[in-house]
Amino acid sequence: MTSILVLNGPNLNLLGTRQPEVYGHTTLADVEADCASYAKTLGIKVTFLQSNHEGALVDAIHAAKGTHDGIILNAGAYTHTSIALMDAIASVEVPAIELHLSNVHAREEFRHQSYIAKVVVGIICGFGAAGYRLAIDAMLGHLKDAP
Ligand code: CA2
Repeated sequence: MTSILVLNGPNLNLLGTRQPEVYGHTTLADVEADCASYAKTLGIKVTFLQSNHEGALVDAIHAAKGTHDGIILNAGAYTHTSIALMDAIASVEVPAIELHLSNVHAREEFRHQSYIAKVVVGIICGFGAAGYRLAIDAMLGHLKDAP
């Protein structure tokens, strides 16, 4: 069975509780439940994790090798700063998709830079919580086409 790791970075545990004008009203628990029910309809396995700690995210990416077929990563603010996460994705040879709730390119200049973008198959941003389903679809499409 195809297995996808959905990994969420710092502050995403606060989703739905603050800044709803930017990130919406959906909580991370809602997103997790939606990913789980979508996975069920698709007949795949989705593992959902969140950490506020860069090293824990690196560990989760390392552990994905041989365990998961793909990684969907919303690295939060680490997207714009973390060479460690970029190196981790590059080292595991598991295809990854970068995901953001907001359209980072329509926001502050510092959010336009992404280290993660350099090592992923593609990027989805600006579709709010619906982006998680879009990313799952995109990952399945990528895995089907991959040699
Ligand atoms: O749009 C996204 O998904 C981001 O990855 C979210 C990050 C931000 O630093 C990135 O530039 C774009 C921030 C996550 C913080 O989430 C919060 C949610 C609710 C309340 C406060 C923070």
